[in-house]
Amino acid sequence: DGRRFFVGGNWKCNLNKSAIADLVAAFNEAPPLDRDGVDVVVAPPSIYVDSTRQILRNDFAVSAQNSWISKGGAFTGELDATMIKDVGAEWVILGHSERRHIPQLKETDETVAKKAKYALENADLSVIFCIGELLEEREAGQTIAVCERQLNALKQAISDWTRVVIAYEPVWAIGTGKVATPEQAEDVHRSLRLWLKQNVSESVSDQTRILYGGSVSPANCVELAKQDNIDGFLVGGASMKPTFMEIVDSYK
Ligand code: G2H
Repeated sequence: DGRRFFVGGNWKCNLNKSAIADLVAAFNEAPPLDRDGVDVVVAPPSIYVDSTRQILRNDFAVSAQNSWISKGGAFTGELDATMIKDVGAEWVILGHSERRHIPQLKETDETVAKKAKYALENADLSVIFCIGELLEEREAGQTIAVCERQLNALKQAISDWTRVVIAYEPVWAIGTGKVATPEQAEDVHRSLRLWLKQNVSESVSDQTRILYGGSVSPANCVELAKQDNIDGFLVGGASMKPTFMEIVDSYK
């Protein structure tokens, strides 16, 4: 059914039980979603995934923000993706730039791709696969090469793309208030779609949603949403306010 608009809310390492209860109450009051028009997914910190799923309206899906590369076992502190599915969440965000770049985390392309493979093939989760360049990479003209390298790792690991959503998040635009212009974002999204066509398949290129992320807000979402190759958003800061619903409606 084409590329239904998709809006993800990434709460990162924020909120607590009572703040989540307040936010969910505000979301629950909003009118029903047009399920043919938009998918909405929120990603609480992992310890709140289960409780958020229990109180949140059923036309919103829930996501985790990370999962382990494989089946559980002696991996202290990690989450087997099947555990995420077990509590009723349907998605996991993988390869967020914070996990790729924060010095204490430093996930590699291969690690992120392995996590995606396990979540898709063993846990039956859908994956929000994040990619994007650093400021110095953009300035060196490497934006597309970096994104393609990150996507290529995924291509090596999986064959079924139907439950993958790509989130293009230029690292220089994340949490900085420095949003990419609609033209800057559209340029990259168009190149990524072409890459999918040439390296995966025409149908994957036509059907895979490519989200933009990086300082998306109610003020800038409408112009971004108009771009042909922008199929939705991954939203951080602005997803933790009731006005997130304005971003959800930006496709209309
Ligand atoms: C990018 C985004 C959500 P923010 O990381 O993934 O966060 O909207 O706060 O820039």
